[in-house]
Amino acid sequence: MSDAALSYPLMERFSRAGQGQVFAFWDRLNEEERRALLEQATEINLKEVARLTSTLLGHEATSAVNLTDLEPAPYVARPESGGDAAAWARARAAGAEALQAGRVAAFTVAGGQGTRLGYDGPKGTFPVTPLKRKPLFQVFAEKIMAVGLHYGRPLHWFIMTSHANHAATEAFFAAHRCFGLDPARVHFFRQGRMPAVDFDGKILLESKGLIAMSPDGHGGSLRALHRSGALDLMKSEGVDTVSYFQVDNPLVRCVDPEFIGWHLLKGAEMSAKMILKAYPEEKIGHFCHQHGQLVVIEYSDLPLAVQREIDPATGRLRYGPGSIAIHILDRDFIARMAAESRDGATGPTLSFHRADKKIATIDAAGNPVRPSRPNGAKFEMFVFDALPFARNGLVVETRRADDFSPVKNAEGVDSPRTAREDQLRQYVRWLRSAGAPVPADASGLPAFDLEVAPRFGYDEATFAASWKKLTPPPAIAEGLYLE
Ligand code: UD2
Repeated sequence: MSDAALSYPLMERFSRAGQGQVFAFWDRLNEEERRALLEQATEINLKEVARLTSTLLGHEATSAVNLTDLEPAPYVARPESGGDAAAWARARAAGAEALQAGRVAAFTVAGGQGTRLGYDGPKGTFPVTPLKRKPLFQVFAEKIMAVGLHYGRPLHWFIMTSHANHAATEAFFAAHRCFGLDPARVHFFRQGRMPAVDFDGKILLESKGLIAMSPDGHGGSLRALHRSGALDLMKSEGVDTVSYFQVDNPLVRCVDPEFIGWHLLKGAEMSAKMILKAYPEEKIGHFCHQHGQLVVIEYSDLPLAVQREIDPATGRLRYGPGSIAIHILDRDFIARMAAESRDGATGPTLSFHRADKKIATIDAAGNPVRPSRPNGAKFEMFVFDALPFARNGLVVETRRADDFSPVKNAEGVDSPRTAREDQLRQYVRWLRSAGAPVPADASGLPAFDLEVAPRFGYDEATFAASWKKLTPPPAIAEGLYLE
């Protein structure tokens, strides 16, 4: 269809929905600009925008979380926290079997904008390892490769990007030849976008020919996995279990047989890894039970006084179980959630969250407006909101030191420095448990840089097996690189 034929019904629909301002400058746009605007406009679900305007921006809207009947969620405790060691061994075996059968794919959400880090470029390209300065994507690629080799089945890896970073992400992988992975098993797809609106629900223009749009949140990954054909590909490849993790966490075990095993043995449709919060203000979500459902209440939504409550029975934080955004999802569950969150949304669906932002826009005359305070809202979905819809939703404890040290801020907590130090501490622990003495301070941090490549060891057991084969063992000193 020609642009003109496409544009009139579309403009008509926008104007009937009270969003005619989107095309206010149509007559002043050239052909290329018109085409780009139409492309954006066709992505927008006007019914969804209207629904969000009334539910999230209307007079009745409230951002306060309902705290009635809220309690911390139960979880599967690790053996060292009193869990059943034999059951953990069974879980490990079940996970290993699924990996050997090729049932598991890795999945990274990498569509975020990384604003807090202040890094220009896809976050996955940020260098993180202590010695070799490997970027996050390389760390994951090498872990995924190592697990595939260990279990004799190479894994598929799905990577969700955004409109803003898709091309740069693909180019980065191409330039590094997929870090040795088979390119046919590395799949990129873009997440969806949502328009930004002013506080009356009017869609904002970024410029005369461009709608202000932003990624629809990591919860949009469920729709995007479906829309991109990733779920179909998984089905045809015999993959039914998806190991989900965020792009910002170099310590994550991208594919963890114990976690996968617990998910499968419990017949869960979605599982989540849990650590106990280190301090009340730690910026992670809280696993809670409410009205019989498993939910995650984000750190920004739970009043600080509640986050600080102490459980008198244990002397620990009452809302200690924290979400580190590592999940296992059943492929069919993703398909169900994706269907339900599409047009019309009759069944249960991922709800959107509203974030008020300063949104660069234009005024009625087309002059740029750079607001000094929030002038509108963006809408995002969170993947953990799928948990209440999952059959047998499950929370499984992990050791922080084995799975979580994100790079979020340029300095201070959750920064490149803390992630680097946590990687070094992990190498020291592995070396010591393999019998090698390593000088380190009281926090376990060595006085020099070293690094372990995932193909040498990606956990304590695989590290120990490789270390045993080194005869004589190398000197443990500055610059040691085990690969
Ligand atoms: C997230 C969790 C928090 C905790 C923490 C652990 C939310 C709302 N909170 O906090 O509870 O688990 O992580 O590190 O998620 N992303 C996309 N597309 C988007 C938005 C984000 O792919 O539209 C990706 C992003 O690239 C990153 C991840 O999602 O990998 C997390 O995003 P974030 O940095 O906004 O989440 P954060 O740190 O507030």
